[in-house]
Amino acid sequence: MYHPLFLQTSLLVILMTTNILILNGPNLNLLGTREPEVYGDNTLEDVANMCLEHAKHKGVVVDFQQSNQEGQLVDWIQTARGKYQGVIINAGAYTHTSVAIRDALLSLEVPIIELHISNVFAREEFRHHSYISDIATGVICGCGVKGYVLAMDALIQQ
Ligand code: CA2
Repeated sequence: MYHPLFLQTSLLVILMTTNILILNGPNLNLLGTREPEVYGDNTLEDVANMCLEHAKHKGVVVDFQQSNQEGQLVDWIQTARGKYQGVIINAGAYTHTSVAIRDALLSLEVPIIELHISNVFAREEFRHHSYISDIATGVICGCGVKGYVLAMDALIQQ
């Protein structure tokens, strides 16, 4: 039998935990295999480990996901309601095309950081438009995969 104070403290710790969802869109699973001059040479697994390591250091919990399917990303965003205190999204090419991802993000009431590894503004014109930027709390781009850690810190500080 647990002491009531132990149960109360455990519940408080659970309630106070900061949970961050990190979503990655199409083709980001190819990170580190091609175009190192644009995206660097870290794999997505390296990036996930870097985020998990940083989360441990900062005392937060991170869920790191990637999908090539727009609907899967929408499902993850929908189920994030009430579970996470912040969302980091690198929607990949869906950034520039997806009203569905924008609409799903609009249903969240927590800070959202839009993230890009490359500087999309120094690239093709079609990458300059984002369906996410104007509804995001912040945007990080062009900082390489370090941007994931910067985005985590931005959320943790809020
Ligand atoms: O810079 C970013 O993080 C992007 O979100 C990456 C997307 C691109 O469509 C966006 O405009 C900017 C593409 C991800 C593809 O990643 C690859 C990585 C290595 C090799 C091939 C693709």
